[in-house]
Amino acid sequence: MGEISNKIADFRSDTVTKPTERMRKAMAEAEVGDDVFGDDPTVISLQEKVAQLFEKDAALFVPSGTMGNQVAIKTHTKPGDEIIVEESTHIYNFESGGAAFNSGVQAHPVRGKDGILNPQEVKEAIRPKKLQLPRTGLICVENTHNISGGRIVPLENLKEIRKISLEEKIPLHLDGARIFNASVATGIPVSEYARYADSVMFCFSKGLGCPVGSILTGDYEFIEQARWVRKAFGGGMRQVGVIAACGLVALEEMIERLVEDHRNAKALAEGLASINRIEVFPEKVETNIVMVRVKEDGLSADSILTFLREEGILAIQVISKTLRFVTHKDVDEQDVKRGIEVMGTILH
Ligand code: TLP
Repeated sequence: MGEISNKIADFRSDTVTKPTERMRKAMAEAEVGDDVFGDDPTVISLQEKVAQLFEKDAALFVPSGTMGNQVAIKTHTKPGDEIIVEESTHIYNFESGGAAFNSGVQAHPVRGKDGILNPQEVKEAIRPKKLQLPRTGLICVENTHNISGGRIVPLENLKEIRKISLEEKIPLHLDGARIFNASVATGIPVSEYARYADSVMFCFSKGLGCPVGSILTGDYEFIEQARWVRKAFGGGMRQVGVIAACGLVALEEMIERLVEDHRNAKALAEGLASINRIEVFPEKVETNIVMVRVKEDGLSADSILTFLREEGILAIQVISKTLRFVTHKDVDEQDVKRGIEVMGTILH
């Protein structure tokens, strides 16, 4: 067939995005220094811009979202503590057991509804202060919530959980890997989400299109300690302004365009919803992630993925019997149409 069908449409994740021309130029021209000495002007500028945008004291550039979360956990907790996490969050499921490995903490998972925690259940999960019980050291919230299909944690819900965290004097960490998706979809500034958390992590390397990099933001004391933890984790980087330069471009020109990804995800979900043998809920698609549940009587998720791959369409299975399609700047309306068409053919 024509040119279009030869193109790979990569819906596996928004992490697959390639840097833009402007990012590549910014990388080539970036002014750099040794960031472990605190000398890299581009990193300093990025950290300052992020702190300003999130209305926090300071920020710390880290290699990955996972390291950002792990540094935050280590900074907030002591070994033996318990951290409250929603049951299907990244911190609990997809960080290679890092919280236990790096910080010696155990997770206390709480089941949310579409990734959204019930504040009352968070309160009940907090351990009473008794000799034989673990100490609850941290509450984590993920927004947007990946596995529930990029669902947005409503600000009101975050506020209620924050109220509990303050009452109980337990810090709150926001895994905001995709917080800009939430912000663009709701019109709520990221600073407003950040107001209800002690620390926020977000990724430049997802929908914002950067090749590498995430950032952690919080108050001075937290960031100072996090810098020490990052070094201990081997995450101190040297002339890393070459990468931070992409982050500066992303903040300028990659945020507003996330609406296109949301529009494409909605169109994909609406198109897939009419196909038998799978289950998709377009009304639940609020940002850039579409979850597709494979019904029992149909093909297995694995064989659907194989057929898709043969047609140049990539998706992944993140949980059992569920495929995930993520939209981003490197897939367009045509890719979405082709995705729907091919899925229709496979599952006719
Ligand atoms: N998520 C990846 C996979 O690891 C599942 C993806 O493709 O979605 N928090 C959240 C909510 C995330 O979704 C991810 C990445 C991370 C943290 C970790 O970021 P990285 O991959 O930079 O370590």
